[in-house]
Amino acid sequence: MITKKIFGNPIATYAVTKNVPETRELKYFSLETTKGTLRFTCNLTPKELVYGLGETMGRVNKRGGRYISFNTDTADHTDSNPSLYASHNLLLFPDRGFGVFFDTPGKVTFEIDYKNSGMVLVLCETENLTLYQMENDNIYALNREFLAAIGAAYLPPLWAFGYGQSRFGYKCEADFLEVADRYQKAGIPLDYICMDIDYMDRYIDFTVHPQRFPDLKAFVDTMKARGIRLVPIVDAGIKVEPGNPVYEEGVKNNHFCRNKDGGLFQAGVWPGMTHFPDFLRPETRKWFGEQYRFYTERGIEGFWNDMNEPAIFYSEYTKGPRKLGFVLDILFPKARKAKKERDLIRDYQSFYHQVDGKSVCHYDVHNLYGANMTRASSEGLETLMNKRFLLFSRSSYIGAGRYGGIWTGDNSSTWEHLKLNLRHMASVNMCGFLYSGADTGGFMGNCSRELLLRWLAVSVFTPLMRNHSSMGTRNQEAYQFGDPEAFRSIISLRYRLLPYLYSEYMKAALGNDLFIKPLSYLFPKDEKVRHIEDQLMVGCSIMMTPIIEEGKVERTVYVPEFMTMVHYDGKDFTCTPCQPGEMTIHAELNEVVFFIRENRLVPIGKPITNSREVDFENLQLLGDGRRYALYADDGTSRECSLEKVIILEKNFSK
Ligand code: MIG
Repeated sequence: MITKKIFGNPIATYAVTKNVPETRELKYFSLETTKGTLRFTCNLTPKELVYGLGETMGRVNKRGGRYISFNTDTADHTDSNPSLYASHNLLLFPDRGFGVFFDTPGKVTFEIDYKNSGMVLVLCETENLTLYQMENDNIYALNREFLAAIGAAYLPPLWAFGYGQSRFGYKCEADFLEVADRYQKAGIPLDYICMDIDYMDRYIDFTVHPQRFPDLKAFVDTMKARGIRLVPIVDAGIKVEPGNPVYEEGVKNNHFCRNKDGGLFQAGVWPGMTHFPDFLRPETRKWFGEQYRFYTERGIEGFWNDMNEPAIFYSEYTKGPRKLGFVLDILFPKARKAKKERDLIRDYQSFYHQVDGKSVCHYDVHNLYGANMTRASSEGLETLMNKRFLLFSRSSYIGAGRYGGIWTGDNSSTWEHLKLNLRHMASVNMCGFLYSGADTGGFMGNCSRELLLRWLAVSVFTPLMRNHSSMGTRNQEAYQFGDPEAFRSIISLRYRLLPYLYSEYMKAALGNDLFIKPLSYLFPKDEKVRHIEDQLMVGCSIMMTPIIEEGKVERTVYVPEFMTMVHYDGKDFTCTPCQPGEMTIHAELNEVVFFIRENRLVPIGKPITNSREVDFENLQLLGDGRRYALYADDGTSRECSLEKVIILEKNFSK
């Protein structure tokens, strides 16, 4: 059961799309109101779990942490950093059977048993809020009810489940050709290559560098003929430059955010001074979405949206050292941080949106910016294309999962961030972001061969499987680490699992389900799974059990019910029935071990090197179940429905 309680006069966030009955009753929390704030508190029982908050630091169980919803461009992914790129204000209380969504686009601070306080504090910097209150003893069912209320998740094309390569630093056709050639030569599957900002003419959106890509359409066609799609980045700010048609049109038709005095707000980002499109206006979303014609006309079918917190390097208000923002970020991250936070707040307080004809300060609706960029892009692409497209964004707010996926931003090549990737996947799925993934191998820092292989073995199970790294770091493509055999082996698993991953994703998105979930959702009575965060359910059949410690080829796995252990070595799947309880698994760097639930099956395809070869007809069924409900289609058409599910039967000889 979901009800909502309205405080003041909240701005529509469009997070929840379903009609929810209103109540006057405040459940679960006590409230203190002061001018400009709503302060909610509730006591925790000593051992209870607290889930939610999507893309934040901390663990899946959020106890012990302080988290601030205030979308921030930050590479500091440590527990001392309270804000990442997203605001997902959902809290779930599995042990007491309730959940609360604090739907407000401004800053919200969550302290959850912080410093052992024994309580939850939620401080909203506003008097206007829609509070969604949910009740169900079964937290998995409650979470699904929430997903139904925020609307069906984004449906990517089949090729978006292939493996992608990216790097901040690829510049020209030759760079992309080299990646494609070397993957092909190494015999490692590849479906797309991301184009980072250097493909553009001086970082101007909806342009392409004339020398680096003399004929983008022809190049896109050549690559597509090889089964490789190009996926360009699109940043939030539009360069201030007379002669730039998008800039001129945007100024003329009032599409940019304004200063208090009515002038256009300017912020320094990659292209230099830019204006920020007012994505909160429907007219501006439509206009911005139409700009994607530049790419779709050239045959492009996938995009990533960046810098949409929005990130600001410097502005008219905060000149000085921040001109060197990016360099400073790398050299003196700490020194810059303190200054940057103050400056950014000043920036965000200084510009305005038009919401239903009223001028609204950006600071008060800050967390909606990226989500509305995603919405603009997605709705535009829907009118421009007659098939499904790939779209993922850095910044987000709950509800944006209807329009596209997310990636978790600038992580580092560390074992800690590999673990963080797992935690994020569980938490962002709770918030309706089914299509998600981290920068595989890590963005900052130098990735080792071992770390990349183990990270790939995790990303095999995440919908977005993209290897991405920053310029200045060691080359991180799978062919850069000597003998490619182990990489071929791990990535081949992704392709053999494509029928399963695609089918499970589509069923989840169309059926208001999570794609990745914690074990406790499925084994709520099992005390032992409560704190397991390094084993996750992927779809309805698979439990992933990755090795995420350096130098280890073994780990302990807790098997909560009778399961089938599957050991993959790049060629064969060896299945072993397992009793419930603890056991040790063994996987060398070229191997993956996962488990299949009792009475379930996993369809496995033939070895392939590209998603266009997926064959939904010749499947092998692993596991001890009798039937598998397979969702299959042509991978691109928009007519997706659960009616396409067909039942596969396993012929048994016991
Ligand atoms: O200021 O486009 O998170 O993935 O490679 C950095 C360059 C801007 C941040 C993104 C990262 C991307 C990079 N971008």
